[in-house]
Order: sequence, then C-alpha cells, then structure tokens
Amino acid sequence: MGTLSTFQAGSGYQAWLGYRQLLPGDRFDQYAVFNRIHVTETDSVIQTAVSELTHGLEGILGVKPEFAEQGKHAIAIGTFGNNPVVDRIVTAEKIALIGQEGYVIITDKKNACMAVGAATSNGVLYGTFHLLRLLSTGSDINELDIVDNPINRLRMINQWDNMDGSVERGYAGESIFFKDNLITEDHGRIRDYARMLASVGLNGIVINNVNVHKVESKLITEFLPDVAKLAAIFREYAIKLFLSVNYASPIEIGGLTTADPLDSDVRQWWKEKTADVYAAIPDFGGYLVKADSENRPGPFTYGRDHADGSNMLAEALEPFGGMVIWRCFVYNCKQDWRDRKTDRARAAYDHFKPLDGRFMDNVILQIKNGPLDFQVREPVSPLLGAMPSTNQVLEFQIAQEYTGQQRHLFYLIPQWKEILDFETYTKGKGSPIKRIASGSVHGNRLAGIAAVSNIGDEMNWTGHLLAQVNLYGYGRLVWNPDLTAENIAEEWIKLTFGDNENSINVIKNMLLSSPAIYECYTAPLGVGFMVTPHTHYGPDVDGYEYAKWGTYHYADWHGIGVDRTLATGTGYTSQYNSPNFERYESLADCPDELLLFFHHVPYTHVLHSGKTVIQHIYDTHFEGVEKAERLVTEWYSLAGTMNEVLHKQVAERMEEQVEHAKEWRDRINTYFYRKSGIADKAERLIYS
Ligand code: GCV
Repeated sequence: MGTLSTFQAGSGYQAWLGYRQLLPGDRFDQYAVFNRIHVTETDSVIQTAVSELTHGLEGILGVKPEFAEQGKHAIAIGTFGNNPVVDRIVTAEKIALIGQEGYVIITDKKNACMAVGAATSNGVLYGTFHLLRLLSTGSDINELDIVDNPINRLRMINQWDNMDGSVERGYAGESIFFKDNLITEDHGRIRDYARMLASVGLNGIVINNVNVHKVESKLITEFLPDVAKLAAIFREYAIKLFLSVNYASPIEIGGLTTADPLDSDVRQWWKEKTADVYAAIPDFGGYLVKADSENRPGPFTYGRDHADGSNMLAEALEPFGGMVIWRCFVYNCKQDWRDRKTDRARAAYDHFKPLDGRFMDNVILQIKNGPLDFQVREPVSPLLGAMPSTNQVLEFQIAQEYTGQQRHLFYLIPQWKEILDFETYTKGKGSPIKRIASGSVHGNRLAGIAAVSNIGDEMNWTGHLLAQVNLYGYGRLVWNPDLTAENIAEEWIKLTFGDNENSINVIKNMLLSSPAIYECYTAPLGVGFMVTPHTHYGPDVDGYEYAKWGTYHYADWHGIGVDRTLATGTGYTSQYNSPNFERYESLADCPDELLLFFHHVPYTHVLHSGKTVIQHIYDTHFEGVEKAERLVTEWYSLAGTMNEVLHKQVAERMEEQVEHAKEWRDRINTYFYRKSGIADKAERLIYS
C-alpha cells in the first residue's frame, strides 16, 4: 500500500482515504457481514481493487478480510463473464447498461453477499472505490442497486512539474515526480497519489509542465526507461500516462535545424521518437502541447498554423492509438492594446475557430474555461462548443493561482458547476458546457475535462488541508457533472473529518461561502487580475506583467472596465451565440458580476443591485474582510473535535487569509478613492 503506513495518521497525508475504524453498532454489524472478498481474476488492476478493498475493510472494521471461495458473506468483485458470483447477481439488463468504465454494485441480501461487477477491470476498480466511499461515509449497504458510468471519457490531471523539482504555480511544496533534473526514486509517494486520483475516477495524467524546458524534452528519449516505471505505477490504477512535449524538440534534442511541421525530416524524427515511446510504454496516452504562447516555440515560426503543427504529431501517434492534446491558450503576450481594440480575450477563438475541420481525429484542443486565465470571475470561453468538427477538452485549474494560492480558502466546485451549466446555445438550447465537454453535443469521439493539479510534496499534499476538497471534488465532478457542490463537500468532509454533524455543517458552510468571500475582497465585477506581477499573489491594481502597455482595466478618474462590445469595443462579445451575445453586449442586461469584463463605465454607474460601481467596490471590500474574519471564528468553533495539529495548520492559514484580505481591501479601496475622488457613503476609514 505504498508509503501510506509510514506517514502518521493525522498529518493529512491519507486525505480522504483514511478509513476510520467504526465503533461497534448498527453499521458495524451491517458491514461485518461482508468481511470477505471473492475474486477470481488476477490482472493487475483487479489486484489493485483487491488490495484497496482489503485495506479499506481492514481500516473500517479493524480486521483484515479473508478471501472467500464462494459468495456467501463476501463481496465478489470482477468482470462480467469471469466471476460466477458476480454473474449470478448481476442480470443481463444491468450488464447492458454498463459502458467501458462503468460498474454495478448490488447487494444480494438473501445470500448475504454483494457484487461489484464491470465490463472491464478499470470499472471494477472504480466500483470498488465507490463501495469504499459508501462504507466510509456510513451509508446503508443492505439494498444497494447501483449502476454508474462516467459522463466524461477523458478525466485528466495535468502536472505543471519541472524536472528541477519546482512546480509552476505549485503551492504545496516541490514536485513528487522530479528532483535535481531526474525522476524521483520515491515511487511510494507517487503510488499514493495514483490511488487518490483513481479513487475519484480520474484516468489520465500528464506528469510534466506544459512549459517544457530542454531537460524535460528528454523525457521521450534519455529518461524514457524511468518514465516507463511511472507509467507502470499509474497503469495499476487504471490511469494512462501522457507527456508534455516541446514543439522545438527536433532542434533542441534532435540535432535538426528546423521544427517545421511540413518538413519530412522533422516528421520522421517525431515518428521515430514516438515509436520508441510506445516500445517502452505500450499504453502511452499521448502528447500535450503548448505552442506559440508565452514564448513557447510552435508552428508560427515556419508560417504554419496550429492544424499543421498538431496534425504532424497526431500522425506520429496515430498508429499506436495515441492522441495529441493541443492547448488553445495561445495569445500574444507582447501585444499593445492601447488602441482599446486589441484584446487578448479574443485570441483563442480568433486563432482556432477558422481551423475547424482541419484537425485529425486523434487531435483534441484543450481550452481553458475562460478566455483569459483562470480568474476568480470571467465568462465562459466562447471557443468551447464553437468547433463542431473538432474534438475539445475543457481545462480547469485546481491549483489556486488566482484564487488565493492555497493560503486563502476557495472551494472551486461552485465555480466549475456554473461553468459546466452555462448554456452555449451552440446547437440551440440544450448545449451546456457539460455536454460540450462530454462530447455529446457534437458527437465527438474524444472529449472530456483536464485540470492543473494542486499537489506537491508537502505532507498533506495541498498545503492548505481544506484545498484537498478541490482535488477530490474535481474527480467527482468530472465523473458526474450533475453532482452538487454541496453533496461533494459533504462527502469529502465525512471522509476526511468523520461524521460529526456539527463539524459537517460548519465546514460545509465555510466551503460553500468561500468563493464569494474571496471575490468580495479581490478584483471587482469581473475585471480580473489586479495581482502582483509574476507571483500573481496579493493586490497590485495596475500590476500585471503583460500590462506593460498601460493598465488592462483602463481605470481613470472617470471610470473603469474593458469595452468588449461589438458596437464600440473590441468586438469580443460577438464570439458568443445569441442570446448570450445580446446579453453581454447590452449594458442594461450584462450581469453585474461580469460588468467590468464587458463594459467601461463611470464609477457612478448604477448596478442591478441598486448600488453605484464605486460604492459596490467599497462595500464588498469591507464585507469580504468581515466574512473572512467570520471564517476564522467558525473554524475555531471546531477546536477539540479533530486532530489538534491539523486544526492548528488550517487555523494559521485562515488567520493569514484575514490579514491578506485586509491588505486587498485597503489597496483596492484606496486606489479607487484616489482615482474617483468619490467618498464612501458609509464613511468608513479608507487609507489614503
Ligand atoms: C504553465 C498562466 C500561468 C503560467 C502557465 C500558463 C499556461 O499564464 O501564469 O504559469 O504556464 O498560464 O496555462 O500555460
């Protein structure tokens, strides 16, 4: 079981897989009936399921389960047609409902047994984790009759880990994969990460940063044998390994003079390297590519476009069933926007939409959820769903780059839910983002969701213990986007802290209120950024590293906001379908929370809320701090109900959050008071 046992309980290391022991009582008696495992298959993923079930049952019941020859008093796990007990319990109708990664969990009360059955070993593993989740949250298992399939085919994690051991936008220590320009030998920790990912149904991982430096370019050559060892660990947990590759590799490590995608030597080079990768890792997932963005090389250098670039790699991967995941985070970070018509938000759509239909079938475009960069508030990217003939994958960021860097509490699931439920109207009503991501709107062969991981080598994985919920929730939501933020929070709290009702309610309220609190004291009304250049932490109203041409929010003595309308601005609004276009274009109809993203308005503009923009800024910033202070009080009310060390760890972060919230409040309020010269109606102290 990896290194799990070597870490102290109570360090946060076990995350949601702590399997707390049940006290004798109702549920104990109910569960104890099933304390045996019936298994007939030996493949490695089934064996993983067996060892997870063994470990979980032992934790919960305090006794190691035995293996049973038959089903009586046992949990039978296996694939259809290969386990007689599973086959006896699961009917043909049920089997017909199960896809490649789905499963059934059925209690056969009469015979005191249970079946976790699936079409594939991977499905068996997911079903096993589901059952363990039920047991650890104290659910009634006497009459289980569960049929479950994932909604999204690709359920990916992207590490932004560099081989020097650093993690780009990492807020929880160093990489667990790399150290000193080598692949780490600590496979135990990596295995424990794999089990966390598999336990919430994730099935793909890119282990290195999309910004690929020279050393990481060699992951497909020199370091391949070590990469293969990592792939083997993830394979046991039904997770495919992918690599980010450097577009300029043929030059940087191949000795060629060009990386032109239409050059035959370049194409041949990629074919040969890719064949080597598959010789070492037969089930390798494919390549992730960031090209022609933020100083990364790409096909533009050769006068080619993104279809040319990605198709070249797709051709190399195609014989092996691999895919190219090509990022659409492409923009010119040096552009001069003083004409107020040039607009970075337009870039992804402008670059990619005209290429629809030109990508090979094993290319998937990976599109960030918003047009800018994982801001606290931005509209949904209009590129999502806008290319009916192209595979797309939606990209989220679990790492809290702009949402408090795991020092502030920010429960991300409500934000992601809003995005997934956003109606694009791309094929009329009924085309929400969740159906674009799952591929069902356009009938894509490849589709799904990816997200930037938030873990590092800190003992509790995520730095802020409560940030674990975002990793947990990401997996759960991607498996089923219809789960609610509330249910996910509740599940995670029970698994992590136990089932004390008061604790559940307090932590749940803290989580659910956290995004609005953070939004209150940071950049107002969807205008974005206002962060310290490069680190992106802490307030700096004019400071964004790519704002060297002047403030991107255009604040002056009169007003603030970016006019992105078609009528008078950058025209970005026209990238949306009706009626979203009209809604955003109209000053009267634009939702308050996105007002400054879409419109430039005077400080005296009155919002739907009835407040002026300037008063809204003052009020929300004072309110944000007060609410952050309340979070601390709520957390302190839980002292004594949980492990002291963990409680203290979180308390320290929450207190720091309040101090930083005050800094945000003062910097923002002062800035706008000085700019506008308009006093706060409530006459509160604004440092000027
Ligand atoms: C990995 C933003 C981040 C970068 C990140 C980039 C990306 O610009 O600040 O750190 O690079 O997005 O998503 O490629």
